[in-house]
Amino acid sequence: MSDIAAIKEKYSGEIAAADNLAGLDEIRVAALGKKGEVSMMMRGLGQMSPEEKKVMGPALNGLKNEIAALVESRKSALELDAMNAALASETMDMSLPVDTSMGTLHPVQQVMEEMAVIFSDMGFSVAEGPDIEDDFHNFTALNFPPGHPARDMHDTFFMTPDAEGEQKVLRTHTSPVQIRTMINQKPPIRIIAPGRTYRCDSDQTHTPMFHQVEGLVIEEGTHMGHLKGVLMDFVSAFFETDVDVQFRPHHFPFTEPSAEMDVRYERDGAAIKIGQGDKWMEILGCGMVHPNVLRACGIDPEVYQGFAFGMGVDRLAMLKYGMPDLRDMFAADTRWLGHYGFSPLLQASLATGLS
Ligand code: 2U9
Repeated sequence: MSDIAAIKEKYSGEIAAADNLAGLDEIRVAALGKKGEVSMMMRGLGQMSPEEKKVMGPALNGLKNEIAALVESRKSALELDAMNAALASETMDMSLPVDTSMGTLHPVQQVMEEMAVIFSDMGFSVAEGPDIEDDFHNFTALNFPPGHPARDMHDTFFMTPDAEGEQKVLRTHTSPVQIRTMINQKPPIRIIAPGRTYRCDSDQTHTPMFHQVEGLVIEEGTHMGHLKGVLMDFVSAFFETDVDVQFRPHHFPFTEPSAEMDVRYERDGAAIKIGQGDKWMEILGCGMVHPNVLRACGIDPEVYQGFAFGMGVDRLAMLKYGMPDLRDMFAADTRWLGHYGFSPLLQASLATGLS
């Protein structure tokens, strides 16, 4: 028994003196590891007489538990010391000036955030979905007939067919996000869907990847007047000035009736002034959601109506911030980003100004 008291005293001293986690673990292994001192003594129990075992068994178990508890409590103390040392040494002086070499927000990101701020003020929330879509969500549910040109190889990026022969596509618009929302949520629905979209198109005014913001409202009794009101408020907030608009009839498979919305503008040298002059420029498409689209998502068109709209973010960013060439947007030139980029510290807000 005196052995046990001596062993306990030895390890208590060593554990208390341990000043790092690795050293503490070495002590634990020396006492309680497979070949540790206490473990070896416990193995010796087998050779003892029943009387000796009755005394030594509980004594050794107690020793083992006491050493384990001492190790645990020293471990917690060392971890706390390490945390306090890190907190003391890793402080940051928040009053230091901002590092001016910090990156900037890309104008496309800025414009998407401005749009989210404007629409969230009107009660919309932001919805997202996958870039790789199936035929149903990208085309069929949106009332594209089987031979529609948008389904053509020349317009759409098709993926290699999978093991089941299913051929996915890179989404050609963000509309599949609205399809998924309508299938998964009950009306009333009020969402915008910002994101990347893809089409086989590359020239001065088209890039194979571009950005859209689309919107969708599904509510009993909603009509074209609500659509016009939302979009008129949107453009004035976005261009930060009063903007005249006109709606022209158009055709989309997913809306009926459909329209394009133009804004009044004039040219001033190389600059374009929105809201002034006597010219009209198309900036977005819109319409009432086609009954076939509502039905494809399990929504009864006799009960619910909806309106939707869609716009190209890259073009709107160019118009608002006067960037002359679409291709510069995706050239990843840091000088261009330094000139047209936005401070990541200034968040778009209706109260403090969008830009
Ligand atoms: C659902 C139902 C209807 C979205 C809409 C447009 C009109 C439109 C283009 C603008 C420029 C795309 O980036 S662009 O090329 N979009 O004109 N988009 S209505 O309509 C929907 C969407 C989803 C379920």
